[in-house]
Amino acid sequence: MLRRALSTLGWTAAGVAALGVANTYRFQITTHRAPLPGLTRPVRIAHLSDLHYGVFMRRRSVRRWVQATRQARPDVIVVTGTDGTYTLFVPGDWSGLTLRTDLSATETLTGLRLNGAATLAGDVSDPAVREYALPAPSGADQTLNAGLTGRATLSPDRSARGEAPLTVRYAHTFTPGTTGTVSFAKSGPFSGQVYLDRDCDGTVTQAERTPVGSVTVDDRWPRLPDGHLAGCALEVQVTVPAGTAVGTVETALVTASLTWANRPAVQDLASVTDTTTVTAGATLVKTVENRTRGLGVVASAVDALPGDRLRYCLNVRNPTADVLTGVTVSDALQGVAAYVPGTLTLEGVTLSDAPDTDAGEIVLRTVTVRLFDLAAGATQQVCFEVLVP
Ligand SMILES: [Ca+2]
Ligand SMILES: [Ca+2]
Repeated sequence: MLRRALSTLGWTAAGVAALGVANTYRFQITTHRAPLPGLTRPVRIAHLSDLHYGVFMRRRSVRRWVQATRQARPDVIVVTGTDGTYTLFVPGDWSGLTLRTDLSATETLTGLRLNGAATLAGDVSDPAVREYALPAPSGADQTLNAGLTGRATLSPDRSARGEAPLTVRYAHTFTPGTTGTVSFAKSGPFSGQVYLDRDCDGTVTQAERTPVGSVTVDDRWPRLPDGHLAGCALEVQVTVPAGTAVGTVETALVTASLTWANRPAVQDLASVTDTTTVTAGATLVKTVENRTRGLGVVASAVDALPGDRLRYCLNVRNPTADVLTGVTVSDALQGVAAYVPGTLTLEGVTLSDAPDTDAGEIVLRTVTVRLFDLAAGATQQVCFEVLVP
């Protein structure tokens, strides 16, 4: 009965009655009632917190705490503070007491130490260091220390679709949780590289684009203002080879396995899933119109005489059910036809001939235009004119 009641205390402040002192001048008592499963009689817990007891504390204040605690007639007294220390007073005739640590999903324990003898965690969620059977109280002090640390995290899951050959970069965030050595791996048939934002500025720059297998997380790892190890960008580059069948799907598990510093027996595994789907690509239909003697007749081929101006159009269509991104169209001018400067257009909007900030250019008689995202079923048109010599 009492074992279950106490096990719900955990390391956090919880109790039936709570006494709080915010500072020397403010002393507040609040009372809470909570049903605890397994109790066969009420248990009163006096919880004193943030006492800041020291040389500047007036004797009268201390007397008031003691009086209030006595008046509450507690079965158990808990004293907690802001330094992470908890003191638990239990009656000497109680036995079979268990302390349990209720941690959040982002926390874990490195171990427990009772009166100087340590029990280190065997794995990252070792139940042996989460629940501790206290020796029967006999009037002697027992000092129990718990080592608390964070969990390694990797997020979020990503997915992409595209035509082979394809190179996709999936952006993730990796947070070590604690110091140690972290190893990265990716499953699946497509080749993958992992890049780490080593200076943790949020971007994997070209200088950081050296594949990482494992990295040491030590005091040099960037930290947040509150002291926690910072989450840094982690990029997974997946390369789909040419010739990969349309419809191929790779569900790759990307793992970050952190081996704790000073405790190599413990590995904390974080993972994400990157899903890459190979789709069909865009289709291209080329048409031509003789602007000099056949205006309005658009066909796959036209008759032409020297001096005629021909308008070629590259009609790109997305036949798939997915948005196609990053589609580039290029076409080399045939024969001796001369490009007519200033006639390059994308969706009717003129592009400069030079390679600059707009979507297209003509270089060495090759027209290249980078299309906008192509919605499912959508078409985009690139046109230019040539002069028949
Ligand atoms: Ca960076
Ligand atoms: Ca241009």
